[in-house]
Amino acid sequence: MDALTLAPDVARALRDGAPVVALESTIITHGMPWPENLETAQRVEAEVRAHGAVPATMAVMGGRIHIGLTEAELQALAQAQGVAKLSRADLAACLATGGTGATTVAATMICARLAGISVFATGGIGGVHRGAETSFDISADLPELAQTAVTVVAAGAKAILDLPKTLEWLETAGVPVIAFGQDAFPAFWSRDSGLKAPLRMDRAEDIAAAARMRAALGVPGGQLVANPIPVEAEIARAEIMPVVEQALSEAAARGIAAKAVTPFLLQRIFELTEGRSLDANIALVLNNARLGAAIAGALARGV
Ligand code: PSU
Repeated sequence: MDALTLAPDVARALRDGAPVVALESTIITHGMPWPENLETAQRVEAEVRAHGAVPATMAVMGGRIHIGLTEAELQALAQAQGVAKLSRADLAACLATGGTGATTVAATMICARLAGISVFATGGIGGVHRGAETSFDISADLPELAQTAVTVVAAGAKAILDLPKTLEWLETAGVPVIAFGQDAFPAFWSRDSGLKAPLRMDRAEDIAAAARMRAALGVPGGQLVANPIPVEAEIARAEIMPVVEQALSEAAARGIAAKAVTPFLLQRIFELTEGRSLDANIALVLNNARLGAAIAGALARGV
């Protein structure tokens, strides 16, 4: 596809059928503060490499989709101000006008699919927001999972969301939600949301086989792998939820809406936990990078 610029190592890996893991850039521009955003992006890429796959961080720059960023591009993106947060709705418009933008889960899935990458690791997907029955605020990440054939590894959905409604939405849309190594659906900063995940798998090979089988059946869409945050990094639900409630009521009082909600909440929770939420976020992304590399490896080996 003409709008794609592939980094040389990503192009080589795809040509050779070697494992590649897609990574998003909204987590860099809107999800974490400077300089932890850059350090985390670099560490996540290194973690993917250490586990035998090639990382492909996605972003739109100069009107092109970059599949894999150079060190200089990553540095520039991490410090840039006013970068657009791109989802399915605005990806083409940003490309058409020569703009710069960071890709959300939804946009990263689209870009990964275009490049022929079938595994993507991130922190947490967007979902159904609290109060969605009146606000209608549902992340475009959910319908993307229902239609784009990419396996997304996340630490569940962010605990700022309405998790029961998020799971209901995914069930209706036919998205497999697979908890990795446990029965419970994880809640981003905590290992257990108090909800049971619809599916459980304990091996990367099984997740890869399920993706292949879904494609063979002709069922469109991806799968969500919900990988719990490592035990030593988790913030227990009882501890994080009052902080989440406070951030949510502040967002409501200030009239924060649409794309601004998630970045605002993440920033406030970071301040209210004095940085602990960020440490947890970094640990869970690294953990997801490792599992993403293992699934991509299994797919490449054909197991
Ligand atoms: N994971 C993180 N931090 C983030 C995100 C994921 O650890 O900031 C981003 C992803 O890009 C995801 C977005 O698509 O948050 C969800 O935004 P919204 O709720 O506005 O759809």
